[in-house]
Amino acid sequence: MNYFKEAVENVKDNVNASSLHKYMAQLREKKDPEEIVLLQKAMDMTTDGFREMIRELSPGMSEYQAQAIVEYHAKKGGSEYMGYPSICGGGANSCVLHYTYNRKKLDAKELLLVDMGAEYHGYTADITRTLPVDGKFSQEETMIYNLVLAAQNAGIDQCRKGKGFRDAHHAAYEVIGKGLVELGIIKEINEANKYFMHGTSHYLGLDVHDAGTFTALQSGVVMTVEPGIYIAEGSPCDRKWWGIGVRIEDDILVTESAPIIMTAALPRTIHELERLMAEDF
Ligand SMILES: [Mn+2]
Repeated sequence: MNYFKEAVENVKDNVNASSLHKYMAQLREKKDPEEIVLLQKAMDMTTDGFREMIRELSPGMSEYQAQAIVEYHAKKGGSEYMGYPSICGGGANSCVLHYTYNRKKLDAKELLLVDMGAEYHGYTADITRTLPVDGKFSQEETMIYNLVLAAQNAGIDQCRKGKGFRDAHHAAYEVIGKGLVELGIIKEINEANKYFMHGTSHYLGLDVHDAGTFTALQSGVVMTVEPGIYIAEGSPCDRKWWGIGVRIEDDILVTESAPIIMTAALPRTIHELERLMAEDF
């Protein structure tokens, strides 16, 4: 706990809001083993809820009913609260970044974007999956989904000790930029921010957007990797893409060696998701 010693020494001499913020950010950025245990529990409760929701999802269900399935199983597993307002948006709502109204009825041909996290003993998970309501991704949805998945894998690969905090974002952005150019949706890579308009990562812990220094990654850092592509109706591209909003979000532990996907229990590939949706129960 070098940070803690340093924080105590410095705070004794110079207590002010900005130095306290800096030292608290250092303390919270790197998780102790006990914190990682609590985070893993919150994530496991969340993945259990997502798995049940994915199996039960069907046309005619409302957004809030899909949300309720995740929350029920998370709370059944021991979660006291959700860590942040649940985002559960179908069709055009999948393109609305902080959509939490969650009242719409879901149509068969829509995608549903679900961003939810159980909180356990103060620590929160943060997971997003995007699913076809009728259980089968269309051709256009498949192309966008696999592009986001490739971007996420590129981002996760940057979650290594010594890498910059924003390296995951740069890697994901480049994959999405190149892919959108290849699909004819944009002309230049630097236009990708029209459809991927948020950062790829944040720290995760006591807050869903936890405190941290945004400096080089250390082992013990837990962070999200969550690229997305959101093509709202009326976007300047072929209308066959309109209404497709996809985000895939997992929670990553930076270690001394390879990144660990703490939420790997929940399927991410189209093949695995379609298989789970087709399961009888
Ligand atoms: Mn997130």
